[in-house]
Amino acid sequence: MKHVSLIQFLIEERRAGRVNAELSLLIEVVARACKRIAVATNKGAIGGVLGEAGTGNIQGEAQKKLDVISNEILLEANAWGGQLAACASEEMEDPQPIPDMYPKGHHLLLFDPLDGSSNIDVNISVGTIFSVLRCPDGVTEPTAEHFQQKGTTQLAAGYVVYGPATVLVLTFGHGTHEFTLDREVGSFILSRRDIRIPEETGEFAINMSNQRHWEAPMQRYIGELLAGLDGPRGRDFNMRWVASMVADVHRIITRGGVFFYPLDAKIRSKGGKLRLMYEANPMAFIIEQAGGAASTGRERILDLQPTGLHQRVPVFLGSKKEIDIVTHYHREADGAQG
Ligand code: FDP
Repeated sequence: MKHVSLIQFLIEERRAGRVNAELSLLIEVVARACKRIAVATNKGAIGGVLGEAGTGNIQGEAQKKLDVISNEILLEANAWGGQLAACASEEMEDPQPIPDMYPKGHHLLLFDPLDGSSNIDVNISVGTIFSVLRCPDGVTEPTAEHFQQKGTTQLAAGYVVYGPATVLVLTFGHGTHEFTLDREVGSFILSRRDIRIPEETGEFAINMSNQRHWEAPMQRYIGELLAGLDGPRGRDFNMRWVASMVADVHRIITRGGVFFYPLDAKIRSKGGKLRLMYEANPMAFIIEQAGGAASTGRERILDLQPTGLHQRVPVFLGSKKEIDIVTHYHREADGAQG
């Protein structure tokens, strides 16, 4: 079989008019940075990268050393490339401008440098999630407001899972594609083109320890799945929860399933657990491009008008039929209340 590298794939996409040169170079730079993060992650304890950094991010969460290292790798790699007008990250309160000594480009990059960081120290898959937007015309000093564009405006989105293999999943809005890192050669190689998520599934992912805090429609939906063969759904469902969104989403991209981080009483005041701009939006774009669905339980994620760079939202994504059912339960409950 002839291998197609990420670079070849990007050239083909350019020739087909689906990506411009600047965006394709930006993705190459991000992929190169992620290879460096993979190296740091793989070194584990002997690389001195495990454990707490002793700092907190802007959301008051303790930062791991690898959170900080990965953020720096992505910032450094992208500063000089000339494709960006600014970057924003989970680890920084405000967007980071491109230093004056480097040329500026027309794109905005958002990322969660190391998703699932609670899993780093126990050697379970973690990942990087990113989203690319166009910098509004005429804006030379982008602020948070310029990043607050609806998910439907994303030009590209992707994630990298640092697991047994390092895998990049990417979309430009023309299907979702997977690349696997060939460590010896140092290249990402196309391993699945045009991934399709099955519409139906018998597998769900949720942190069940929050069950007592969920809203009524969520209790109803999961209750029906747990009731199995004898319940209203008439079949048994299986459950998985890695607690690294990238790993849970990658399983869904591979064999179908659904992932939920719903609203619950503990996080209601924050709006949810996961971040819209660099977690929910890129994952929703990737999932929809693979034939799946992504919702807050009430609205399509990609249609949300962002109100803050670090805004949190409930996330329901995966096989379409299940997302439709659980969204219907939420709307029905809202209707009954209203
Ligand atoms: P983490 O806080 O470890 O970075 O991004 C948030 C996230 O991980 C997701 O990757 C993961 O799905 C979720 O939080 C896990 O949350 P719980 O610890 O509440 O299960």
